[in-house]
Amino acid sequence: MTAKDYMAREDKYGAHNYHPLPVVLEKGEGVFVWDVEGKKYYDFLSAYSAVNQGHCHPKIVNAMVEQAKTLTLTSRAFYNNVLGEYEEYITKYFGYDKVLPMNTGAEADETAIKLSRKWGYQKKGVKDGEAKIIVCENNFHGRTTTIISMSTDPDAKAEYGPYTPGFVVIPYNDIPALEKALEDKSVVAFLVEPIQGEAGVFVPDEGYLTKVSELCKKNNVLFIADEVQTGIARTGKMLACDHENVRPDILILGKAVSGGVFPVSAVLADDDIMLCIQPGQHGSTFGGNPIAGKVAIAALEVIKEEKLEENAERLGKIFREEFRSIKSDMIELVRGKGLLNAVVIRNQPGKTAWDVCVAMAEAGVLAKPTHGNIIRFAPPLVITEEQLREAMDKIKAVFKKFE
Ligand code: IF1
Repeated sequence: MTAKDYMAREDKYGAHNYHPLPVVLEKGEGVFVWDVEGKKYYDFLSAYSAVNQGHCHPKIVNAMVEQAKTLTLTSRAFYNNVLGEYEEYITKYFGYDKVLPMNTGAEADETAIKLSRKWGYQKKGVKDGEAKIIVCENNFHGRTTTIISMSTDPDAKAEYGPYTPGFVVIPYNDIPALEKALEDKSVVAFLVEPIQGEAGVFVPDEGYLTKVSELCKKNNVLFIADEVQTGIARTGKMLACDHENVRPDILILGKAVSGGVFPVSAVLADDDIMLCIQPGQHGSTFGGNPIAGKVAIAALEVIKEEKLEENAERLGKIFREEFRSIKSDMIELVRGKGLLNAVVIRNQPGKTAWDVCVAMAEAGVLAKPTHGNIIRFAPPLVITEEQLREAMDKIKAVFKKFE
């Protein structure tokens, strides 16, 4: 079969809810992926920051394989010997009393929404059914009906109504707007990405998260940080919140918490919040399954063992410096933190972000545009300086060709 055959087969039998770049991958290892014709690429998307530890990391894969040969799933109808080990490991790792284990990022966001509403009714005294959650314009928290109910992106939201009520939308990185919205005493939480990923890697002003945390405390509102994409060392610290030493009341993790090997997500909080959910009030068939537990422990160990926070911090600086040295009228700006970066392209006919991504793929570097004119660059955090510079050389050559 040729690449075209693979693409045609997906087109025929698969829903058309994506428009992938015309590349058919069949192998991944570390920072590299190979297509069905044997062409090798630098992966600069990392499955949207799920493979921070690199593709098919041996330690994480082995953890999955070993557990898969022993016990894959018990459901939560019974205890098992792995879940408690994982719960103790991840709660101590991030410094929270408890974790509620789920599978996808969206499920974790949904869990945080339900948890904050319950807390609002039980602990803040908000009238039942009237809890409000503040979110930001251009947010991305997943694709469920409730989550897209708070979206401002027409593509994510249109024709999916009727929508879930109870969300208040304010501009991102806007403290006065948050202060105003917090005057409403039925607000139970502020749900925010410490850096807006999908929107195009919007890094808020220095001090924004500190003020968010202070205002939430002052108004008895839960600060919920969605670190599904920014967490697990992606921005140069274990959590993007760590850049300002703020501690969310509810922490949402996903993607690289499993190294991209298995769907694992997690919601962390202290007892006074987490125990608002009692037996039978929330759950998931696969949530916290033994494979997920072993995989997540291995994936989190790798982050520390291989010092991936420091690597992301150091190489992110080099990436932005090198990219900003490219003289091209196509490049409007480069922004990011750690190895979560985006380049805004001045789209012109034949020289759009998509054209750049297609040309980069031909040059052996994979990245994908978001919102038409923004290219996200997020290689696995295991990338070396030598590999980064080699990839940058390829990217520079691509922009030269567009001149
Ligand atoms: C797609 C990007 C989109 C997320 C944050 C929760 C979730 C995500 C901050 C939900 C998921 C993924 C979903 C995927 C593309 C990718 C993405 F920002 F990473 F690029 F869409 F915006 N919170 N992001 O980024 O986690 O349920 O997917 O496990 O849906 O197209 P999930």
